Amino acid sequence: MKLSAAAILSLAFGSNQCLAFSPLKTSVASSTQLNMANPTESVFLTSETAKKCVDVAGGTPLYAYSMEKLSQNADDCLAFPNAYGLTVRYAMKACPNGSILKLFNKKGIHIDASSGFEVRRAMANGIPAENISLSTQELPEDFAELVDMGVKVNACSISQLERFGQHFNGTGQKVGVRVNPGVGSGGFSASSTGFSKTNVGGPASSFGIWHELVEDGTVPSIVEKYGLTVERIHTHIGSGSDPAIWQAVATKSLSFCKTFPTVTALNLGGGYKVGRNAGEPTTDLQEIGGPVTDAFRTFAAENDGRELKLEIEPGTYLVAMAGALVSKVQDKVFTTGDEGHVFLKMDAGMTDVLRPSLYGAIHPMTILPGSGKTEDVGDETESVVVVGHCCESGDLMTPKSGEPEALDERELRKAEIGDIIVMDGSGAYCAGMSTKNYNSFPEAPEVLVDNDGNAHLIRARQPVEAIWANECHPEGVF
Ligand SMILES: *Cc1c(COP(=O)(O)O)cnc(C)c1O
Ligand SMILES: *[C@@H]1O[C@H](CO)[C@@H](O)[C@H](O)[C@H]1NC(C)=O
Ligand SMILES: *[C@@H]1O[C@H](CO)[C@@H](O)[C@H](O)[C@H]1NC(C)=O
Ligand SMILES: CC(=O)N[C@H]1CO[C@H](CO)[C@@H](O)[C@@H]1O
Repeated sequence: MKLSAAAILSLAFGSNQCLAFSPLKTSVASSTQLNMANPTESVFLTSETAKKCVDVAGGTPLYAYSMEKLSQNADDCLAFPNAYGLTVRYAMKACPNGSILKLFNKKGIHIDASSGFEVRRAMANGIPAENISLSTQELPEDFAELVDMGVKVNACSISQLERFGQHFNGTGQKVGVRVNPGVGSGGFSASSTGFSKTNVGGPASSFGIWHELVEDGTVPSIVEKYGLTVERIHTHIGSGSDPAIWQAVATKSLSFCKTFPTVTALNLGGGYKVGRNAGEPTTDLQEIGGPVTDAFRTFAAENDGRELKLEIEPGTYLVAMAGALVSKVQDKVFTTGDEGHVFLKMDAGMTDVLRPSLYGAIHPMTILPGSGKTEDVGDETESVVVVGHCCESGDLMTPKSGEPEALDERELRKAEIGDIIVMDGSGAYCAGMSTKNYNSFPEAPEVLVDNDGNAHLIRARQPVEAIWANECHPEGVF
């Protein structure tokens, strides 16, 4: 599920989170181009803090997360404008490590889970069931048990609503309904109705109950048949950063709340775009929240004072720029001729960050000296292609924007084998979404960098034996 987050490739200046290229801090470079290719630090890692992470993880690759950025992003979301109350849910599929769930839980942020297993994972980390909402493509077998524990379920299809109703027939059980309102924001596609891997609403999306089935009475009749109580309407279309789109989505979603007088909260999902690279916009939550608030007030005025609570479910916004993949340049090769390139090979790849191969996503890259000393950052740059460590031509880290099949060169600080390569913007949909264990590379460890720049291991490197630990060897077959 998800993925408008990825979608950030429309260009316009004004990103407030994109500190990846910081010309002021660059050593000797003369042209702006050179400055941009030669930063001495990434979004939150200096040569020194990156080295600390490598030491605590016992080598590369690893994912590093900034506690400071996670907290700051949480505060931004908790300040989302609202008329009658707000619940922020972290879409945990973006980065499900327990330490991060706990950090957000402490801040008062609830959880949006995408599967029954995510619900269990959140509960295993101490998140109370009542603070978890489940919107899933696959209703788990044990959904009723989860509901009895206090988990809030959004029915995301007619058959999910039927199964829910059959189990809770006649009990008045509260349920949410996820609606596909008929529009979506294309991530990498310009169309709002065509298929894109990042599109989560509209006719080309399978997420949620098609809006006509609410409007034509199908959903209300199932609700009535089983005596259910619809308490939440949910839409998640990856609305991006445009306030006008958010207002339109809010207004359309409020019309479904009108159909069910028992609804007390409207969940508008996530999809708040974050600029990862220079020139890409980051959603201004205060700006998009204003018109949404107005829409809730208008709804109350026109519907006997029904004051609906707002829920939002950011994934990307909370974690994308708070995480980085720290890896090593473990080889450097070249080809010659007109079509020739210099290639840097990381000791990580699609096994850790899949987004470039899947969407043609562009992640900022910073080369830091292997010595771990800022003074060793050199001046020379080189135009290179960066690839991952898998024996797989698709393991390409510098695709053309939005074109996972096309190779592009990137001007970076000239790197030698042993240098560190930091891929920023890797907090969301990286550690949690990759071709984990492909080529039998173990899962990379995770490190949390605290406000004093100290590194703490939050997940150890996977022992290689764990990769085959669940294999069985039936007797007499071989
Ligand atoms: C993935 C997902 C989100 C979070 O999306 P982002 O684009 O990461 O903000 C929120 N709600 C639902 C239902 C999702 O599937
Ligand atoms: C729901 O339960 C009632 C009895 O409480 C029963 O009459 C009805 O047939 C049940 N509905 C369905 C669809 O199973
Ligand atoms: C996160 O990391 C910690 C420390 O390694 C580990 O104990 C925990 O199981 C991880 N949690 C999840 C949910 O992956
Ligand atoms: C059971 C439980 O701890 N629920 C918590 C859910 O989150 C809110 C904060 O928004 C707490 O007040 C509840 O106590």
